[in-house]
Parts: sequence; structure tokens; C-alpha cells
Amino acid sequence: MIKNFKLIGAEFGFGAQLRDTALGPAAIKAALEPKLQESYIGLSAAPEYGTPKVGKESFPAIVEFCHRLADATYQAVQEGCFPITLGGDHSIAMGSWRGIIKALNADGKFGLIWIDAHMDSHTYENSVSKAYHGMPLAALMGHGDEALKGNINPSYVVVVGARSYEPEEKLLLEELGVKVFYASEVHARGLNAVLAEAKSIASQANGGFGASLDLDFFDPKFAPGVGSPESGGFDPEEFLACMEVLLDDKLKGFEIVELNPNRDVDFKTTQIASRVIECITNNNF
Ligand SMILES: [Mn+2]
Repeated sequence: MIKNFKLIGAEFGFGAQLRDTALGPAAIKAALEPKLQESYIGLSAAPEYGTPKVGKESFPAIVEFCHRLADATYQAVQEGCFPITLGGDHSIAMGSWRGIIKALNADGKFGLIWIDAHMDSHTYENSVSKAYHGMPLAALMGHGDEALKGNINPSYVVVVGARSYEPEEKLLLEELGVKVFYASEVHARGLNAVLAEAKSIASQANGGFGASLDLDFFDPKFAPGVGSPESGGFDPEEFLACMEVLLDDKLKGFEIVELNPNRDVDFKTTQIASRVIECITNNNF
């Protein structure tokens, strides 16, 4: 089936110390073919919040933004479009997925594949940095502030590529029973096999599933333009060669986050993001 796509730019960086990821969506948009650019809508932080510091001071701006983003993804799905959300720091996931899940009436029965160097599973209490982009996965599974949390069932959540995390995050994911494919396992087995298994877990949810790709999943030598680079990552060519395994009719949304264009080198990271989008939009799934 040929889909209509909507690209939703979450031009927002207040969930991180470094705010340059707010510039990511526009950079990705500029790299896309004109036809795709037409389906882009951009959302940015509400000006009345100024430039809040990381932590409690940023909370109202994040809540407001995530609610507005959730309305945008909700509307995209209601209009019959496949939403592709572009970040922005990863805190925006607390908005994007809630809107999609609400539109699909899939509360508690939605799967999520979190492709990331990090676990993003801190709670505000155990976070050292207090930066909200380290908390969205925990929040989406109910471990976060009332205004930001979701109700995703951890049995349908899969983390792929984790290689930098704190013990509290690992413990929470273990307690919740989330399947984690650590970077070492992904390197050993190959991405194709792991993504196929990740999909088989996430797609057990009968309301569909989504995929959230943090560009720091890739190694900084291929993708230097990210918010929090971590060595030991993956080759984007390997990902692009097998990501089609994720594209089936149960996939209900895709997200690409954490592009920092100011750190990018020769548009390498921006190009990866635009090629991922083209792979999705050129596929009939
Ligand atoms: Mn992340």
C-alpha cells in the first residue's frame, strides 16, 4: 500500500545541555528531495519560555512542546499519514509517540524499538545531568512525571545498540523486562538478525509498533553530528542495507533524533538521516 507521509520537525533542544539539535530538522529537510520537503511541518519551542536551563527550569517548556508535538503526530495519523518525526533532542519522544498511540487507540498495546547508544531510561530522581533527553524511554513506560509519561507495555519494548548507560537505567530495564540488545551482541550477530528479532518482539503488540532512531547509534566516524557521540557504534551502510526488515504494515511511525548540524562534518550525519527517510518513503509497506 502506498502511504502518505508527514515529516514533523521537532525543532527543540531544551532536553539537553547542548541545544543545537533544535537545528537538526531543518538541516535534514534541506537535504531531501523537493517532493518530501512539501510534507514537512516544523514545530519549535514556545517563545514565552525563553531559554531555560537544563533540569526543573526546562520542565514547563518540555511539557508544552511535547503536548503540541503529540497533537501534531495525532493529527497526522488521523489524516491517514505515516508520521516521521525529526528531532531535536530525544526528549521529544515523550510527545511524538503519545500522539501516535492515542490516534491508534493503542494504549498499552503498542511496541517500540529504541535504536540508540544510550538507554534513555533515567528518572528525574536518579539522573545526574537532569537533562530530559536521558529519560524518555523510562517515561514512555510510565516511569516519569505525570505530565510526560506514557503507558507502553515494556514487554513490547526493545533497545538496540546500547553501549553507554548508568547502572540505574540498566536496573530499571531489567526490572521491567525490556529486551536489550547491547552493542556487543549486535556487533557479533549483525544488525540484520538483531533488527529482525527486535521487530518480532515489538510487533507482538497488537496495536502496531514504532521505531525511534537516535543517530548516536552510529559510530561517530560515520555520524559525527550528534548530541552525545559514543565510540563503538555502527556503520550506517549496514543499517541502510537491512532497515527494510522494520518496514511492514504494523510499523506505525518512525523517528530520527539528535542530529547536531553544528558538529556535522561534510553533511555526513545529515545524509544518513535523509537516506533513512528516503528508504522509508520509497518502500511500499
Ligand atoms: Mn537517545
